[in-house]
Amino acid sequence: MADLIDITREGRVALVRLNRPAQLNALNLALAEELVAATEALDRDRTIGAMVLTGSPKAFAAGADIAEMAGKSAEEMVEADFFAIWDRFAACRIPKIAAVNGYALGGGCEVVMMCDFAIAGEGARFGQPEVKLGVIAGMGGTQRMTRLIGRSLAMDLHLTGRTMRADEALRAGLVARVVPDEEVVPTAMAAAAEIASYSRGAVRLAREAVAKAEELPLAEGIRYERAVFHRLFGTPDQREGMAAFVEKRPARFHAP
Ligand code: CO8
Repeated sequence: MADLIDITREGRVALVRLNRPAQLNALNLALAEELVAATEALDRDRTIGAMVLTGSPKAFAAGADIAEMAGKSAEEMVEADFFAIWDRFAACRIPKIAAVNGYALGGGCEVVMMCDFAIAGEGARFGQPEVKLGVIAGMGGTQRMTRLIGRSLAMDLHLTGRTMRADEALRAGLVARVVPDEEVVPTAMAAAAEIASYSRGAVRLAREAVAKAEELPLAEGIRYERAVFHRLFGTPDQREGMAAFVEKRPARFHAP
């Protein structure tokens, strides 16, 4: 069977492409297992500093694989803890940029929200249409979307199942940037290369600190940030980054 994902490397960046185009990259268990194993390997690889996750021109991913789930019982879903594997993808500390063309629906939209940020093409479409199938989002969509774009719009999307265009997704804060469709992957790769050129430690701690804002009360989050900020002083990368600024030269961060 053909690989369900395809990985290429450009310098310190990995481009991971979902590769079930005929099924609009529907996320079946085999694909999830491949993607999670690959992402965990990239996470451990010190020669890689960031990854871009993308799909095909027509679909980033049109959701969890409906055919695979259709006949299952509640007992089977509970026993398999269906979709729990995706927690491992979200937990990987490597910076993850979603590069979205076409449909990002259901589980596809949820995977976008598991990434650190998203760059979408003008023709991208987002939505949580599970209600139309008689179920609800099952990969974190009700929780992550509500935190990202607020209760009102999240309710609208989850209860009506409608799709949202890229410009609306940008206004709502679901995606960070919208660019012409053909520029999605190059723009995401350039952003990932920039991230990968910085101090690995600073990047990882920055994304961890931003993510804490979803969990911690403000005062505690600010104390967390300050403690991390203090801890970075005296590291070789802090010394180099600040010395380079003072000496008006590009920084050369600690080799991986
Ligand atoms: N699962 C399986 N196959 C899919 C999926 C999917 N999510 N989406 C598309 N496909 C397949 C189609 O069946 C079709 O296959 P075939 O050629 O063999 O018939 C092929 O991809 C192409 O699709 P279409 O012919 O439908 O393409 P269109 O351009 O006409 O339509 C759409 C594109 C609008 C994206 C349409 O495919 C669609 O509506 N797809 C389903 C979208 C959806 O409902 N996604 C949510 C899925 S459920 C989910 O993600 C989370 C479930 C949470 C459950 C919680 C349990 C614990």
